[in-house]
Amino acid sequence: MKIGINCFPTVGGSGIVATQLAIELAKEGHDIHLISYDTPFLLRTYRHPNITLDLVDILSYPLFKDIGAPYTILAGSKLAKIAEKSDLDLLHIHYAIPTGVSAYLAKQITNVPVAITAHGSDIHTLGVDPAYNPVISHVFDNIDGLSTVSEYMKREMEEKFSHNKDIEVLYNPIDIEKYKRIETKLCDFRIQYENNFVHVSNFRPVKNAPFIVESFAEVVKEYPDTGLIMVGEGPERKKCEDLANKLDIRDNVTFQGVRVSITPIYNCATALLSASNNESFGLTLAEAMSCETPVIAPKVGGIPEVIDHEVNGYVYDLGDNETLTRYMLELLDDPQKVRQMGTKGRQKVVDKFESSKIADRYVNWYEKILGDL
Ligand code: GMT
Repeated sequence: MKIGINCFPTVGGSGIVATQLAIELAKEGHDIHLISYDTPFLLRTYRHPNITLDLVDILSYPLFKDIGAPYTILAGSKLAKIAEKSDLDLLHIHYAIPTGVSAYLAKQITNVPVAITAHGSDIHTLGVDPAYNPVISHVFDNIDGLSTVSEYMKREMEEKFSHNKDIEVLYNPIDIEKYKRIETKLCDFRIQYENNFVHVSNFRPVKNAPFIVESFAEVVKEYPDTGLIMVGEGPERKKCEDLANKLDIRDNVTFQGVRVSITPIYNCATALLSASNNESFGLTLAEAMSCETPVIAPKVGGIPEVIDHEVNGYVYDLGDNETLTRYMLELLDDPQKVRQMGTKGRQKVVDKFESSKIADRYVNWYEKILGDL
């Protein structure tokens, strides 16, 4: 098939999922056009001959200085141009806002079939807001296929949007060859402790990262020789650093910034910690599980579809830092449990989220969409 995949190029989950899918489809022999405004994160270190990168032209004008270049139109023009020139079978948009609207316009111009995958805040934060909802509902109604990344998201979309589509649930794909158990030299990351917890995020307020620092401070009272490794960058990173200073645990916490490869870091963690207020799936949870690292996260959104409580990790009630602390201590007390949970986590990823299996499910979905036209 000839498929145009559109995504954000940043380290955010929707861009990673879209690019991982593009890579798997390219490996299977499909002809992929990846359309974005910059080189997607995973393609900075990987290229495949079946993937063509098409960049959206960001054409600004002084009159737009307060609103930014009208990206919806610029992307729409690019999508229409690529669909026609490359004779695409399908345009597949990742993250409904704003390029879901661009693809809808490209469909009006060229008649190219359009599928949209909703990822998270495009639905639960922005899409439900009346400022966006009427347009997004109209787009969902008038494109050809709609999918999302968890049963939780499917329920949200059925409840909060008016549209006429069956929504396909397709979990995040994980590259199990990249995310796996390996020997890690802690000193490579200036990590001085044998036992470490890790948090990976873009430090947006939805990730609630300061809560992790607070809970970790309770653990340090019992296990002073334990580290917390914070990976990523974003608005609340500094708040976490200030909090670590205030709680007098700054020496226990390292801030690693954005890393191209996080497999070694997952591998030196007793568990991955999340405190997100909402999470449609939780890509980093599955990446850590693939590295045989247990995961501890709140019982919100799609997280209970990823973590099997007491099997490959723990879920706790959002905001309950006593329980989060208790689970961390339980794992520090029982290394055998860490190994057992890790093995079961890897098994779940291999069975349910392995990237080539997920890509095959996407292909089945594409065929169904095209067959129904
Ligand atoms: O929706 C977002 O907040 C952004 C999006 C992204 O681009 O980072 O993340 C979402 O999509 C990921 C891939 O499907 C999911 O694994 C994340 O759970 C989800 N984030 C949220 O729902 C907060």
